[in-house]
Amino acid sequence: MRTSISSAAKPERPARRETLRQMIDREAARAGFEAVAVTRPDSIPLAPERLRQFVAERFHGSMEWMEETLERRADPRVLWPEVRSVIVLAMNYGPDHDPRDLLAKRERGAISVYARNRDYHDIVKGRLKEMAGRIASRTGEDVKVFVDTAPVMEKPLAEAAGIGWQGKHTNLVSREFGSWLFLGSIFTTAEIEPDEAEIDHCGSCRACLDACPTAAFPAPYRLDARRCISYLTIENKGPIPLEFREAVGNRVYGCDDCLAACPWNKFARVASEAKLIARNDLREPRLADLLDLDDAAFRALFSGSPVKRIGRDRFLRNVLVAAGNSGDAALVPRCQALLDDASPLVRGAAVWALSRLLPGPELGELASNFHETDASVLAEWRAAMPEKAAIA
Ligand code: B12
Ligand code: SF4
Ligand code: SF4
Repeated sequence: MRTSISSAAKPERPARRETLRQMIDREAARAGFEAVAVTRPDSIPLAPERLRQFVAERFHGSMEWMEETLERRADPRVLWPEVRSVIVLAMNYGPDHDPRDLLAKRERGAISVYARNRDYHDIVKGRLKEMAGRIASRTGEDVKVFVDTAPVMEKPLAEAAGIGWQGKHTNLVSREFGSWLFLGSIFTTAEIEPDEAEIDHCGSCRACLDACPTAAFPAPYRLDARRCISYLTIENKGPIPLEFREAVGNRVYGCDDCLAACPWNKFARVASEAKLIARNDLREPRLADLLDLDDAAFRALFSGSPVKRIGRDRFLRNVLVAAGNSGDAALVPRCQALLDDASPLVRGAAVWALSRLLPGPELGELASNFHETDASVLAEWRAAMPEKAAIA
């Protein structure tokens, strides 16, 4: 039976003749997980073909690692032939407000809920390791832990274990926590009785599909990552393609719109793990302050946060797109200063931001005072001022 820890009584000390499953439930609660369930490694027979189709259609964009790890990712038994059971764990990171409220504050940057404090990879992985160590000492069996970056299809496995179901937005939804769960897993050679899979509770709802600002769902349950703002602002290393820049709005890291639109969030609860509750300075940071970040200030502000992973230049690219969408002329001097930045990615985004904030003649005057040599930045100038095709 799948265990929802928050609604079950939390056993404080081991019962006298505790079964392995009771021990796993107790350890999961102790480690701060809100749900734990078990499945077999062969429980996701539809996933491999769907993953192959996703990659064949190039929906993964520049995430080449999805292609490279395809066979291992598609089947836990290819990743680790000895695995007999998969223990799936979920940690709630529910926000204390609707993250979409921030989208109307155009002079502020929206950092997605999952990234407003400590990096969940560090938190979840550390706790999984502790738990796995205890399972290994009790059973004498082998264990391996995975969270996010390993080639494991965490969502279908979580659905097969009964933690929730994959909604039409493709993420795992839970009747108890809505869309706001991080997933991790412990693979083990121990035989553990599996739980029952969860069934789909989406029905005729399509709120998440309609909420997507970039129409990233070609069909329910299918995501073209290349159109997703999460991909565009986090995984994508180059400029954000022109066609999506307006839709990015003020989202400077990730996107929560489809998650937040889900009606099952009415059952969501605020995260109980303090390290996952938004830091005050990352709730609605001013674009003006973010535009001032040099490398050292960026590292200091995002120390321990997942945002640090994309580096200052990619982050500034996102902030400049948000600045261009802000309509806030007070940001012009800061954007202008970034035309001299060492990074062509930043300079190119600064050109776009200024093209949106300045009247044509002023932009033209700026252009004539700049001696740009990088091809990608010159392309931004040309796109910003097609009438001045002479910029070469
Ligand atoms: C690659 C990746 C991304 C990519 C691609 C996302 C995607 N949907 O594939 C990008 C960068 C866009 C991304 C974004 C986000 N991600 Co991400 N991401 C991953 C990662 C590493 C792999 C996902 C994967 O395997 N994709 C490949 C596709 C083919 O698999 P799938 O999504 O399971 O697709 C299934 C459906 O499409 C379904 N399907 C296909 N056709 C059909 C037809 C029918 C009828 C049905 C029923 C089903 C169906 O079958 C497929 C296989 O099960 C996982 C971690 C992991 N190791 O699993 C985290 C993960 C999915 N991400 C996570 C999060 C939090 C996010 C964001 C919310 C972050 C943010 N706020 O910006 C967004 C959400 C965007 C979204 N709507 O998905 C969490 C989700 C937790 C949860 N509750 O589900 C995960 C699990 C990380 C974690 N450990 O917690 N992510
Ligand atoms: S995260 Fe945002 S951009 Fe990506 S699919 Fe969801 S709503 Fe669309
Ligand atoms: S918003 Fe509706 S369709 Fe989308 S995951 Fe939630 S219940 Fe399913």
